Amino acid sequence: MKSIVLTVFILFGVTGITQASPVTAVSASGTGSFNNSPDILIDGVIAGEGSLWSAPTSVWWSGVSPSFVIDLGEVYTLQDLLVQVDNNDAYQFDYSTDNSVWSNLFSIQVGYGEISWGMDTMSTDSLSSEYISQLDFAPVDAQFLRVSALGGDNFYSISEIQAFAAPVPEPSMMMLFGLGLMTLMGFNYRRQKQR
Ligand SMILES: [Ca+2]
Ligand SMILES: [Ca+2]
Ligand SMILES: [Ca+2]
Repeated sequence: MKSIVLTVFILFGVTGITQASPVTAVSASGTGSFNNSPDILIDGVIAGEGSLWSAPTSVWWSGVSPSFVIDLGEVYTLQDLLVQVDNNDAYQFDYSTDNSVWSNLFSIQVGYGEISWGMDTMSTDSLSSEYISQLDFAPVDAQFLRVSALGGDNFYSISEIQAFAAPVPEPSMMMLFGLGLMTLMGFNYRRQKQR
């Protein structure tokens, strides 16, 4: 009986509560010298695969000193990222809960992805057609994402950074969850007493 209760809750958890959904970022900012608005990074518009790296749909720059920070608005359990970057460069992605202490999430290396010239969309989601296994990461708690260029042809470009996270459970959902747990535990207890 215990294993049945456990199975029910694992199934409920996987299908109902922890499914990743897109996060609407609240702001994007940049330091250093770059072209076009950082808002482009979170506007939901992804340029075409293989499209021009210096198009108006990208934030682009030269040199490795600029960095960009995206604020997700609150701490999420970050599960996946979808990004689009210039194909012939390396980029470092970091995450933080407080915009102060940073940890590395992954780094894109030159040659990742299937595009040989121009913008290349890459995903950490194994179910995505743009999946890049080298970028995959275990879920982390994060409110802020930071990206900078590591090297390449010295002309860098990013058109989008989309985060996917476990939704924060609503209070009513938590109450239902608790009620369900108590009902099942009571059922289990009665079953055991009848033996
Ligand atoms: Ca965009
Ligand atoms: Ca791609
Ligand atoms: Ca480049």
